[in-house]
Amino acid sequence: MTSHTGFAAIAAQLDGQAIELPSWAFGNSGTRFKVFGSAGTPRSVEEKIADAATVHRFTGLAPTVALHIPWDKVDDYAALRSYAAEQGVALGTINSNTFQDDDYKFGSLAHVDPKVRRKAIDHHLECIDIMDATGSRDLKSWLADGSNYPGQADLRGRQDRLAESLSTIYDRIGEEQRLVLEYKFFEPAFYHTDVPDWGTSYAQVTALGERATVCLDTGHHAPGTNIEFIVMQLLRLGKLGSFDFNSRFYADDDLIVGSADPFQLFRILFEVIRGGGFGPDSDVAFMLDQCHNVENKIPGQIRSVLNVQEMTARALLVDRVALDAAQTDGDVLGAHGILMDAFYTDVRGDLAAWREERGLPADPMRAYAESDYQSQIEAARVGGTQLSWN
Ligand code: PSV
Ligand code: MN
Ligand code: MN
Repeated sequence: MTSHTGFAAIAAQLDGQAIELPSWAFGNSGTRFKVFGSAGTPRSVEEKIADAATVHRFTGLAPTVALHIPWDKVDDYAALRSYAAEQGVALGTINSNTFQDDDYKFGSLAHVDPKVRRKAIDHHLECIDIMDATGSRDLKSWLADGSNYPGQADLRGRQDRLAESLSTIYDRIGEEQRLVLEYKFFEPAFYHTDVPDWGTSYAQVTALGERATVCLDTGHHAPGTNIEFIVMQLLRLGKLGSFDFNSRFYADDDLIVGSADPFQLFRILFEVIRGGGFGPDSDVAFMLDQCHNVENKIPGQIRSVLNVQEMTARALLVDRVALDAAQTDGDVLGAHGILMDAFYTDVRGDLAAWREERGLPADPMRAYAESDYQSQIEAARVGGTQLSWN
């Protein structure tokens, strides 16, 4: 592969790129039809962290791992933090879970019953205690709250109760911590969802204060939505806290980021860079939220972080001075061509060299396949219970 002169100018900007891995990506997952087990799947939180650390060793791109509570509940979070550090990674975002308990059948933070709301609030407070022990910055909340039938629920009452619950949680968020509210347009609720879109999340977090921001999961929009426009707007408003990256063909497919629509990923990353959401001065968290139902999980995660890096490099290659000039001149096709030139630039050879210069394998996918990590975990992790997504 040829080297592109433009790459040398952006190479240093790729240093320090960090993509957080979800612990649940290493567990078995599937659909409502079947969860297929795979050999070597972790049986403990520690084994999930060890696998995440392996992705980081092969790519240099994934220094932190997100936990989901209670899926990753342990007795001693300080010890887990030390264990992660020994593996070469840190514990990242703590994800709350108010969607798998019978009490939450009709919602959690927006529930009509104060006892259920209190339980959901207390769960979030417990997550903040965990963050204190793990050193995590972000509490991410995604709520399954909603209804299935018109008339089933008082939409306005639910929104008001949600605001009150979030405010109680936010009061306990530390000076160095953040509350990140994730939206999703449907599922599991099918008629209405209490946090369905970026506007609702934005309205709720803005009412809370500076340390509350929005999480944009790329799989949580209606087909055809211009996601990069939302990215631009949230950055403009100073409220883009984090991404849950994945890709989708239909709904919340949670497939490997950049696999369904690499061009969309490019457009999103271009707006991230344009809006100041990339680099050492930005606090936008890049996370993955994916499941690997039929492929091996570790190479699935390696592929994912490489896809994000590759599209970041291409987005950095956009000649913004020329683009600005073409836009100002009303040169429609010229401007479009400048963006497309960067998108079509093959950076794989340059990235391989970039990795080698940093002591990383030139081709992390091949290096993992040629390593004995997969065979070792398949041999070692027999007995015990393989973990599922939940
Ligand atoms: C909900 O669909 C979601 O995207 C939230 O981020 C959850 O925490 C996650 O999926 C669980 O996989
Ligand atoms: Mn998500
Ligand atoms: Mn999702």
